[in-house]
Amino acid sequence: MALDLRLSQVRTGVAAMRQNCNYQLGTTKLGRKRGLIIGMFVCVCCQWEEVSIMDEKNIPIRTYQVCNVMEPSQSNWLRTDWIPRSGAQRIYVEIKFTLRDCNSLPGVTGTCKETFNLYYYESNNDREHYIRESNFLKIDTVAADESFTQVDIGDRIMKLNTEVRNVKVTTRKGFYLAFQDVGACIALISVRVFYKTCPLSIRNLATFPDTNTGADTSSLVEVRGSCVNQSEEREEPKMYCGADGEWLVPIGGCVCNPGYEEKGGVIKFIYIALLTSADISKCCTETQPKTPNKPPSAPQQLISEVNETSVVLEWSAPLRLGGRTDIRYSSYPGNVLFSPQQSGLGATRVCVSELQAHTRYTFTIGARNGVSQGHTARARESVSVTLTTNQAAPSPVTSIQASDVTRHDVSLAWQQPDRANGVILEYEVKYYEKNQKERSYRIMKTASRSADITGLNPLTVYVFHVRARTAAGYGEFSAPFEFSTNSDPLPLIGNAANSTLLLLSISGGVVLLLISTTVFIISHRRGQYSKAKQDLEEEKHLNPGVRIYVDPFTYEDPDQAVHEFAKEIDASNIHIEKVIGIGEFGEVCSGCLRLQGKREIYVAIKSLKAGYTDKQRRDFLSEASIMGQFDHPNIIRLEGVVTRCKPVMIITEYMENGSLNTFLRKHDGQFTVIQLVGMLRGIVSGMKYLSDMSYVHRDLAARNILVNSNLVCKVSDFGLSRVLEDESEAAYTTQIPIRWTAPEAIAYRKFTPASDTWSYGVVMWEVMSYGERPYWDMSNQDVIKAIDEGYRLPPPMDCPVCLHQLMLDCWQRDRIHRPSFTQILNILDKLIRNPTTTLRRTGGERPVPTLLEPVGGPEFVSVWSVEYWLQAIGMDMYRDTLTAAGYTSPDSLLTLTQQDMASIGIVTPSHQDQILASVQQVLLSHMQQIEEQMQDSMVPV
Ligand code: ACK
Repeated sequence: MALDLRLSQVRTGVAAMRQNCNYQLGTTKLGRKRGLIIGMFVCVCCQWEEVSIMDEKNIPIRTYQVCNVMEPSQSNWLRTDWIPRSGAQRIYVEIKFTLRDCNSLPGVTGTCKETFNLYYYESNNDREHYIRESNFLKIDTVAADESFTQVDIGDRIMKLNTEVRNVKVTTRKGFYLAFQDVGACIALISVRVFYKTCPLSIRNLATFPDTNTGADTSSLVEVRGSCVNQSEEREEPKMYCGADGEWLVPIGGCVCNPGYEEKGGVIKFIYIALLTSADISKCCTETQPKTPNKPPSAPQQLISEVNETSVVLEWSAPLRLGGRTDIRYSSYPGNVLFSPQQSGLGATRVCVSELQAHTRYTFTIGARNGVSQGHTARARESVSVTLTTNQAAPSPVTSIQASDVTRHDVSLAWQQPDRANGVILEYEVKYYEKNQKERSYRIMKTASRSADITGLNPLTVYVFHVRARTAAGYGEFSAPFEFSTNSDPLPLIGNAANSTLLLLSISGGVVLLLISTTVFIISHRRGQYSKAKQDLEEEKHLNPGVRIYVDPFTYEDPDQAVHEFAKEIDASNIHIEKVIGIGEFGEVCSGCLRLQGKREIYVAIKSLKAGYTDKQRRDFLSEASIMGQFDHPNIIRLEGVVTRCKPVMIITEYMENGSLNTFLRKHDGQFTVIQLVGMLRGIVSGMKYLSDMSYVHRDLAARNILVNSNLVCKVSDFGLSRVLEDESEAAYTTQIPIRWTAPEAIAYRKFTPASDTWSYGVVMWEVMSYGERPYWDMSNQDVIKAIDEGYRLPPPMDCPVCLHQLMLDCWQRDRIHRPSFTQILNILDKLIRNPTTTLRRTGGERPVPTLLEPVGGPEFVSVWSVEYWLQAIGMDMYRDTLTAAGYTSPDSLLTLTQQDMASIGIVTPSHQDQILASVQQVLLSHMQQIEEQMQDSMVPV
């Protein structure tokens, strides 16, 4: 793989050629397997000199030195002979050199340099005598860095630098390398040229050949494996050769032909086997002639699914049944409840319950048949799995007290359930008018043990239930608690006691406190941006019970945080199909997730690269802990995590169109303004949800928005908040996405919802310009300077004036003057409702009155009907519910949330999801319809 070019080995012809300044310095055969053969060095009109020195082991080595530091305008070239690339697509050049610090050279003026340049030239001709300098392409300017070792150069001690550069070489059979000195004092000690391969490997009974890595640093080369002897394909075996020479994501594989069995490895369940190199099986060997009537071998592929404090174990039959059919299984240990039974099982599944919460168990399944010895299966007839149970859901809340009862309001309070079984994340209060029963109810969520319920009808009996939620899920609802609102506008003294009495009479006297809040009640911001002060404290005060995001870094144990907010998924439920990209921590794949009792869904799978540190694992999983706290149609949905086996993975919903910036670039100019505004609306709706939860994103940019097949945009990438916290100044400024970040966040790390608003303005610009890079190729420093001097991005082509104005508002220098996300959402909704008047005029157009006249108005009558829509998505059972609640037009659906649905009686989560997913689609196509009508009615000028 590597070719060592020790310059001492390069000798031939030196003396003979030296005078005419164009000599060959010799040849070195450097070809090991996978190596490149590096030939000779050729010095053209040479200022470089060949000098012998001693290396650290006192062995003479050859160096090339140049040191014309006193003379201006130096350009001294030294090149290698032709190097065949041997099929490599990207080569690596490791240069060891010393470089004199100009300050250490007495009397040098401004002519002295401390760098040299590395070039390459691709060619099919292995004997080019003369190559023009201008034919060489620059790989890089090389400077000495800090990491050096000391070496003797002549009689001086010098610092030895090692630098590696790489370059794509794909166009010719080979290449030449060249070193250009521009006036430095350098000694080249050695040059190694190498390329990387993924080594010959066998996975899942398929052989993958030694494969060169791809041309780009992110290339993944897809390689098809061939089945080992005596095996046949089960599913096309494939792997990807990554740029670092590692094999990634084995898919498919082979199975032994009848009469043969795997040898040389443990058989594990498929997913582990796919990703664990240590346990691969190497070949198929002929099975022994069958001897009937032997005990069976061990059951295979034991998998477990933990559900709170119970677990389902499933396995498959042993490879060898011992020639008998009377196989029976037993499970261990005892003292727990097995269903259908612990031993003598005929089926390959058992459910174990009544386990302790948070406890590690090892379960063993043994196989026996009529000729098995003893009472229990022996080790070779058994298979084990170790798992940890989760916590149980909290016990029901059992007592509620009411106070401050008025005509419309009541304050409820309750106590923590007797057995919380973990940290209570929130309480949910469900209430309804008694005579309506549960046909129509409302839900409130709160993190505390009290709730102010408002908006009730006077003199009406209400029924309340409360339940608590921990990481294990919701507990049971409390028994009903009833009370009646009164006719007085102010609370009556003594009302609380009455209510408590009422509760006691109903629920048997256990005390419970309820605090409800206004998760689904949006606070109405006042009209002016200046009043929209992004003051979270004020926000929390207005909405005292709004659910607040919990920073996973406040947990000492990262696994506790992730399991608090994310579901652990058994790796066997995931089927990886292909690699779709490279993320910060490893590759991103797509594949299928099949959870018990649910239909299979397509998912994206982010995995954590092997060899990670604890900090990397923690950082990686923190994204899941954050994402798992959100539930909104414009926020990427977390399906779960795999933390108990390797690789560690985060599973999210799959977004067919990938990231927004790439998507828009691919479809440049293909959308209507209304469609683009529809995308922006989705993004701001997600951002409003995040800021309501007091989460500041810090890296909002089109590259971090994902788009699904319905063009619904979802905010993703919840990783940056963690990165910036403890960084040094230098690391901070290199990590921060300058072009998207508000000036106060760049200058003094003031990240607030208002700094997210700034970024949102940049996203608006990216969307309206179809993925153009903000500030084009300006440098980060120039961007900071321009912003500081008051410059702002101009309107993209065909961008309506009002949208550019909104961008400018987001880029107000003083953050309190920027609009809140609620305000932006309202503005976009208004634009969408009245596109004819608002979205007409573009920044680039001259105002032509006839064109700008509102041409729409009442004649654009919608042909959309709630009935057809619900029918189309198979939800027509909710026609009356939605119509009765006023959801009769696409506009009215704009604000529909999960909580709204719950409050009008659409409570099945899958139905809620389906309705929400289709709402955005309905809006987009409705808007498009209006736009088409507008276009038809435009007057040509
Ligand atoms: O632009 P893309 O195709 O969209 O390339 C990147 C790549 O993975 C690295 O982040 C894609 N990606 C990330 N998450 C998802 C997802 N949930 N669904 C589909 N593609 C995704 C992203």
